[in-house]
Amino acid sequence: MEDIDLIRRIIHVDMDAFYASVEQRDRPELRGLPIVVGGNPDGRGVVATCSYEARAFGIRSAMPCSQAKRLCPNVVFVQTNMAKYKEASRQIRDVFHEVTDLVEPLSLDEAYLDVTENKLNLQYGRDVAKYIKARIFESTRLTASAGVAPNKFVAKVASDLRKPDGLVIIPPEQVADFIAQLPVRKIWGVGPATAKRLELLGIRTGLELRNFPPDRLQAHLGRTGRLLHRLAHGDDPRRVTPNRVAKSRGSETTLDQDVIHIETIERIIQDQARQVAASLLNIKRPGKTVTLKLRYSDFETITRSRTLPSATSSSELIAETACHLLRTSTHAGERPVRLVGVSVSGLLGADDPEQLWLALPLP
Ligand code: DCP
Ligand code: MG
Repeated sequence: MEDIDLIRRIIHVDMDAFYASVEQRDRPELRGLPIVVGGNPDGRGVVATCSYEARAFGIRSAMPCSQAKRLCPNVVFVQTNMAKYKEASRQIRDVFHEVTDLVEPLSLDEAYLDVTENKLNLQYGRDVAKYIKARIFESTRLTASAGVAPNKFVAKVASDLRKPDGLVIIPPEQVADFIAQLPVRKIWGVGPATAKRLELLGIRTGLELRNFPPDRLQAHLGRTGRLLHRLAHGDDPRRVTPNRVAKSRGSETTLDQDVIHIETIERIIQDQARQVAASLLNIKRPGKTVTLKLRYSDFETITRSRTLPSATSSSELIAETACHLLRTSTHAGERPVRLVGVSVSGLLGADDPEQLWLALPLP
């Protein structure tokens, strides 16, 4: 019988400046320097991540490399080495499985673990987290930050608080105070749009959210309102779900030079469609929605999607759909393009647990 009142011990682990730390580990001459991984110094491409030394200059993930260079002219650009990051990711996953099999990876460098029961038979989440951090360092020579809390969203916020090499424990009796002082943006599910709507209601913090009448919240925000009311009370019922299913497969390319010719873009799309189709075949999960992403030379980025009558993993159909979107609903051919991407979502059998949970009737 499942005891739904059982207080769970959840750990969120996230590696520090992951790609950059791997590069600094393997190339001692880069240690202590501001480095950017991804892109290149001509200003093409975007920063995948950067070392903490580079962050001191204001450089951040997803920033154009040209801007990174302006912020810190001495920054060192390093090419990505995905094979290395995947290897480190595999090593940290092995560590997680020393502790429990209830591991839900979110990306190469990040995972939730439910350690309520664990293979080490440790009682306290703090001790489990210390073990994980120490074993990760032993195995990879890289540092990780961890958050320990009774639920996922608080654990994730906590892991980010004392980076790098941080460990933050929010015990059950402190959850309410912890959430009270959080800006609403930190609450799971609150993106920029919801944050704006909450602000119009005078809600900026977890405390203000908690004290807001739930029926009014629901009147303004529908089901999201009820959900947020629960989260603000520390009630995040999402379980740690191993082998979380992928939501989409995609391929994108930052071009060496801005491209105006539509035929050139179509050739890129065809290549990308082949890669995406191969990936869908590999996971045996065709998808229904084809999305084309373009970034124009002025960095305006658009996506255009089309949902097909049935799921596909045909590279021809994916390419044809993306090219149709390109010709009918973008400015390709008129405005220079610097990035092209194709992705397929709505994968068959992809019942995302979080979406499922959102669809549940709330009490
Ligand atoms: N990444 C990327 N593009 C982004 C964001 C991240 O390619 N826009 C990659 C590079 C990161 C890795 O994913 O190293 C992990 O992402 P995180 O958000 O965890 O960032 P870091 O681990 O680099 O830094 P932090 O110490 O803040 O976690
Ligand atoms: Mg990280």
